[in-house]
Amino acid sequence: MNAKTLSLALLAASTLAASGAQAAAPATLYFQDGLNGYAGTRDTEIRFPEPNVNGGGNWSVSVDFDDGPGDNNPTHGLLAFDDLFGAGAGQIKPTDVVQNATLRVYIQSVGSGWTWNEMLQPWDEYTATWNSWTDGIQADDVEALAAPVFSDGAGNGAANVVGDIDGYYYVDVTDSLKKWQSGTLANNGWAILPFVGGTNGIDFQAGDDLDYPLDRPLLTVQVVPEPETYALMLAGLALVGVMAGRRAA
Ligand SMILES: [Ca+2]
Ligand SMILES: [Ca+2]
Ligand SMILES: [Ca+2]
Repeated sequence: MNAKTLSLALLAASTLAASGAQAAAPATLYFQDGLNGYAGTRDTEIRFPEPNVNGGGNWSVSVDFDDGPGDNNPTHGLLAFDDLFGAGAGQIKPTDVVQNATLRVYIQSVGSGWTWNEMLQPWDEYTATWNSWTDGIQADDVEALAAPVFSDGAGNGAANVVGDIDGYYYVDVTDSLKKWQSGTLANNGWAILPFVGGTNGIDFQAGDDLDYPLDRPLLTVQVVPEPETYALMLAGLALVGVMAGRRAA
């Protein structure tokens, strides 16, 4: 091995070590409209009291069993984050293993209770209405998954769902991210539905709010690279090093 080959081999080894160290490290990815160029948030509310009105541009999303005069005037929420998965910077790579995914929303009005159910059908932020979805969204394994990924509160009039001291509220959506990444479910976001009898509406800030962009829905995903992929990548780098060495020799 001459000096040039040796230096190439050393370079390959150090590159391999450096890349390995980076690839093995857990990463935290953030998705929020306006953050690092991300613009994939979709959210809206669909309302029985205004059954043909679209709320896609509203600055808040309301989830309520009884909003307005009389009884049983529900409003349903819809929220999705598009472009989560891919090879681009800041995206969840096919080789990433999702460890944890938490959604943070800013609560503007505390309320009774809600369930978060993965939507099974695509929806459009700017055309969805109560009537276009025929009596809003049903968690019936057709429109939305019957079993919620997250549930909190009760079907009464109390303030069971509240934010922390800063008004933030956290939803564990780890299972949703795992299903979407594996392809078990398509990523159509969530239907956010009130408890039956939950008459204290919950409002949270929408992605369209222009006054407080940092309080828009924020999805935080912790990932680690898949071990086998990491090993394959190291092997590939080693091969590159060997070939470079041969060429130099
Ligand atoms: Ca919206
Ligand atoms: Ca429906
Ligand atoms: Ca309320």
